[in-house]
This record gives sequence, C-alpha cells and structure tokens, in this order.
Amino acid sequence: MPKVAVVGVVGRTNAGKSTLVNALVGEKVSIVSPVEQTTRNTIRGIVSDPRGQIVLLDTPGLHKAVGDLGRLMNRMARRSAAGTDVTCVVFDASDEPRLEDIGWMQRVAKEKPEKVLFVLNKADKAPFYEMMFRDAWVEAQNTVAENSDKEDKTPPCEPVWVKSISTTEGGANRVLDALFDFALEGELLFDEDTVTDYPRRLAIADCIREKFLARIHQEIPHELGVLVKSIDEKTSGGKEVWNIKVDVLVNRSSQKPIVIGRGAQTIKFVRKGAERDVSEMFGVKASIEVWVRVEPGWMKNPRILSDMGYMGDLV
Ligand SMILES: Nc1nc2c(ncn2[C@@H]2O[C@H](COP(=O)(O)OP(=O)(O)OP(=O)(O)O)[C@@H](O)[C@H]2O)c(=O)[nH]1
Ligand SMILES: [Mg+2]
Repeated sequence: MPKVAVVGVVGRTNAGKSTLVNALVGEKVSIVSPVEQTTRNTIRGIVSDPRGQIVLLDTPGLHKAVGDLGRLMNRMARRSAAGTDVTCVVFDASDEPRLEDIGWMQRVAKEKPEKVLFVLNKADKAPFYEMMFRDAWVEAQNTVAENSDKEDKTPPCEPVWVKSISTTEGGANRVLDALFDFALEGELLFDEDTVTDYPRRLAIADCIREKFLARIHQEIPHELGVLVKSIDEKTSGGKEVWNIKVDVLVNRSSQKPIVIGRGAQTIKFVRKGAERDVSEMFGVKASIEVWVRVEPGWMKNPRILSDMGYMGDLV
C-alpha cells in the first residue's frame, strides 16, 4: 500500500514556499520571485514516487493585509493550513525571525496539530539563524502557555526540524523524506503523472505576472492583475498552437506606461518569457497577445477577483 499525505505549506511571504514546492515536485508548478506576495492562489503540487504520494498546498505568504486582495490571500493561507494531514511551516532562516514567523509558531503552539514540519530554508546562505528560530519556538510556546486555559492537558506539539536549500537540485530531499515519514498508508489521490491540478488559465496568468515581477522593481507589481480572456487552440503543421489573449489590469493611468515600457520593451520581455514558459509547461506553441487596461479599484472588485481565481472554494 502506498503512503499518502496532504501537506499545507505555509509561512511568511518570501520564505521560499513556492521554490520548495517546485523543488519537491521536480517541475515548476508555482511561480517564484524575490518580490513579496508573489503567490496569490492556493496551488496544489503533487509528488509521486515509489513510496507513494505527497500533495502540497502552496499558499500565499501571510503579510500585513492591505485592501481586499491582501485580506483574501491571508484568509486563503490560514484556511489551507486547516484540514491537511501535515502542516509544513517554511522559514527563511537566512534572516532573523520576523513577526509573521513568530505568528505561525504561536498558531502551531496553540492549535497543536499532530504533524508539523518546520523547514529552515535558505541553508546555503550565511549567516544562518537556526538557534534564533529554535529559541523563538520555545518563546512562542511559553507565550501561548501563559495565555491559555490552565486545564489544557494536550501534550505540547513537537515539530520535526529540517534544513533545506530549495534552489538546488536535491537540496530539499530531506524535506521529502520527513513528509513521507509522516504519511500514512492509503490510496493515491491523483494520477501518478499529474504534477498539479491548477487550472491552466490561472497558471498562464501567473507566468505572465512572474515576468512582470522580474522586470518592474517598484510597488506596481502588487497593483497589477492578469486575466486570461481566451485560449484559442489550433493545430498547425502537426503541432498544437495556442493563441492566448490576456488583459493586464492596473489601478491608475500613470502605471500604464511603466507596465508597457519604453518602446514597449517591458511588454515584449514579458510576452516572450511567458510564451517560452507556457510552451514548455503545456508542450504546445504559445502565442500571447497582451492588452494593458486601466481598471481603478480592480483589487476590490469581487467579479474580477473571482475571475482571477482568488475567491475559490477555500475562501
Ligand atoms: N539562496 C536561496 N534562495 C532561496 C531559497 N529558496 C527560495 N529562495 C529565493 O527566495 C525568493 C522567494 O521565493 P518564493 O518561493 O517566491 O517565496 P514564497 O514563500 O513562495 O513567497 P510568497 O509567494 O510571496 O508567499 C526567491 O528569490 C527564491 O529564489 C534557498 O533555499 N536559498
Ligand atoms: Mg509563493
């Protein structure tokens, strides 16, 4: 009988959750960038190996919520941690523990989930604050104990600690071993060849947003939304061709020239990069047409947020 576990991957923004999920899956299922708040949806990454199957829920990193989109993302992250077999909290241990890291620790100390993995990520970097994170955990438990009902007799939660270098091949193997140690015998939840069930229009929109994040280094990426309007599938010369129409939404008209770039350089960079990624991800030839639209307040518009998949069943 194979071993199976559903794992909620949580932690503060930029800790490396999506990088870790991609490393474990062995394929890119979730976009990554050095900019905070990269992931906006819960994305399932599926790892199948001879031992069984691990289903990973990559979530948006908790952050100080600004506006409706921010609040939705935080809620999605909190909800995704619930209802899973294993809680995997990712910490960027190349940086001192921050408020959001301590927040996750206190949550774990309070709710005492049965199976918890603490991943000290970015172990390739120096300095590495392992002791500070371990001390912060002890402190978080004390804080929760002081503020909780004295009758609580549940034994304390004992997380398993693992280091990871999620950016290198094999650097996350110990995380996978630890997850399989937690897994229980059961039926596979997905076909063995499936790496994600994330809808393709959302995956394509994310690819495009990733390219903007790599190119625009101001606050604009946070106010930028991508909507895939249509995917027209044709066969040409025996190869599948996808003509994809995309709207890029910005909040203010002053943001439009920045998103387009001088001589449309930014749009060209984004289009080419996304066409390459989408072609590789889906084994097709992708051609992407991008329109930049000013849509004030789109981040508060329920219809648009739902079109972008940000108001799914997890919310
Ligand atoms: N050096 C190093 N960098 C890493 C490692 N893991 C992730 N990173 C980098 O950390 C940055 C953030 O990674 P993401 O995977 O996008 O972080 P995230 O936790 O998913 O962030 P959100 O989606 O915003 O919540 C990227 O620039 C990654 O390349 C690691 O093990 N070592
Ligand atoms: Mg992410």
